[in-house]
Amino acid sequence: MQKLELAPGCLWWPGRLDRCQQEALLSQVESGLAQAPLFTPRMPRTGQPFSVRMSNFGPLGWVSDVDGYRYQTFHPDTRQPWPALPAALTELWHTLSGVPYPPEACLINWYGPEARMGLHQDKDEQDLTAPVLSLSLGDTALFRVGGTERRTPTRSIRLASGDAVLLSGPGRLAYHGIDRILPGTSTLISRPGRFNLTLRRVTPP
Ligand code: MD6
Ligand code: FE
Repeated sequence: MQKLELAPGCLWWPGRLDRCQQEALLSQVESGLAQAPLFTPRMPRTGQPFSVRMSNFGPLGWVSDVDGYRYQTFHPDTRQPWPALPAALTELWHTLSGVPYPPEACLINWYGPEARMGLHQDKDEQDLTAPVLSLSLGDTALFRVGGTERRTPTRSIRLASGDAVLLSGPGRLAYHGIDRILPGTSTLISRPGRFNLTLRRVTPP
């Protein structure tokens, strides 16, 4: 399968998952969400809600509220542990990242037609040596990626259902975000919108 380098250490596999794999993954996401429903994260300090809703799989999950960004072992609303990380995702992590130890968190982002995500770095993990792997399901998104400084010029690509992106090595701390999604570009999900899953190692092995 072809792999493109968007920026140093920022790798893109268009169509990495075929339709059948996307359907299987979507059904695992939907069953996880039955146990750990999407919650609305809020900006630290201001409490402003994100337009993206979230949940997690795995021993640790990323949350954000007035107290800040952090990883925790339980859902912020239900207080229950997060559902287990599906084995197929751990397998993909090993295959695409080459990291011998397993991921600890899979953040699930849900974008409705109006949702977006500002330019950010993923740096809440203690272990910043391990890459972050992203998988997209549903409507296409305009994904922007730059360098490790906010002022570095960015480029924008269309991330489609089944695409994988890896931020690794010199690209691990690259700024990135979602400018918007293009509703109605995929038939995978029965409603307009997009799931993005990001697999992370949080603590050193
Ligand atoms: C998204 N992705 O695709 C947002 N983070 O909806 C991310 O924030 C991201 O694509 C870390 C690594 C890869 C990513
Ligand atoms: Fe990110």
